[in-house]
Amino acid sequence: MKIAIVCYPTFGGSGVVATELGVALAERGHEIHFITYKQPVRLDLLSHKIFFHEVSVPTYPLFKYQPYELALSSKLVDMVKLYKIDVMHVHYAIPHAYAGYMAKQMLAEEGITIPMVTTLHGTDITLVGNHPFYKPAVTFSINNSDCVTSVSRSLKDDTLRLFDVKKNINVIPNFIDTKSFQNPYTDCQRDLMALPNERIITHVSNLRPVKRIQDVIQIFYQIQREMPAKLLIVGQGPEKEPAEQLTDQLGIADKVIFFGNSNEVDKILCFSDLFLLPSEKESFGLAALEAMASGVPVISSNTGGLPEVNIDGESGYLSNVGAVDEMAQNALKILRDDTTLAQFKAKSRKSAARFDTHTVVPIYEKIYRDAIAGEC
Ligand code: GMT
Repeated sequence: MKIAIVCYPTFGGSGVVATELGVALAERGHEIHFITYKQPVRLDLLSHKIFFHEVSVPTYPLFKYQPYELALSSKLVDMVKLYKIDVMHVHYAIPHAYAGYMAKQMLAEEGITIPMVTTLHGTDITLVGNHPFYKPAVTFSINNSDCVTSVSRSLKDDTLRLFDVKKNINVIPNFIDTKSFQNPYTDCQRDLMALPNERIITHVSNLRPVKRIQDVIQIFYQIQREMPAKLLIVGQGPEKEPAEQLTDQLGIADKVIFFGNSNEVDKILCFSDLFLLPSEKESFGLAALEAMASGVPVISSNTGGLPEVNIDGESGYLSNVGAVDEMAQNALKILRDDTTLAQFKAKSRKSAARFDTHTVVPIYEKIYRDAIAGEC
């Protein structure tokens, strides 16, 4: 099949999933066309099966807001015609499903029928899309998609609760190439980060308020009072500065390393002992899955789709949002001795195998076939 993928090209989970999906589909023989404003960050190989088409938005002084949706829908029309695309797959409802719908209509005027699959990722439903200023357009775009998928059962339930959706929503979980996370690095260079007796705790996110970075610091604060430890924070975002200030206030700045955005999360996870994800909301928690696939147990909140990914007592522990003391106690339970830690590491890896690329990507292929056949 020839598939157009529309996504955000940034470090956010939806962009990562869309990119990994495109790469996996290309490996399975499909022709993939990424259509977005920048080459996706995790897309390092373009090949005869993977194309990238940049959406440029010319600036004009009259516009206070540059019309990205317009440029995207025009680019979609051009690329669908030029490459004879079979199906469009848009990740994140805002504004991609809306732009995709417009492209469909423009193509229909020319006698070209193209189905659109929309994947809901979380914040497009639970945070941004739910805003009254966006809600009518998001509802319309979902209801006018040919097939709709959501990344967890929890997100499907949220969508049905928050929007007047008439379409069937197919749950297709996020996925991971478990092999590529099996720590291929013989030397993890752990000693660059910590002393041999120190435990390494890691958090990876876009450092937005929804990730509750202050909780991450507070949990770590309690851990390091009981055992030697380092905290690695990977990502860039508005909560970084307040988090740095908190580490200063608590007198632990020398034990916390801020990395900024990284394309080498797998290398960082390779030498990590524990992953923290105490989010306020999380439709799936791809970062937790990446940790588990690397054999790193997860201490997380029990919000949204996290209980579908992190299994309490197996791959880590779940607690209510904000239950910092309980999260710290659970972390200490896992880290206390090497035998317990090794057991959790092994179970995390095993649990991540449920979401392997080879299991999940064929489900998307079926959705594309259904969309083309008009059978969603
Ligand atoms: O977590 C974010 O703020 C980024 C956001 C995105 O759209 O990139 O992540 C959402 O989609 C990811 C991929 O499906 C999920 O793993 C995240 O749980 C979800 N984030 C939230 O629901 C807050």
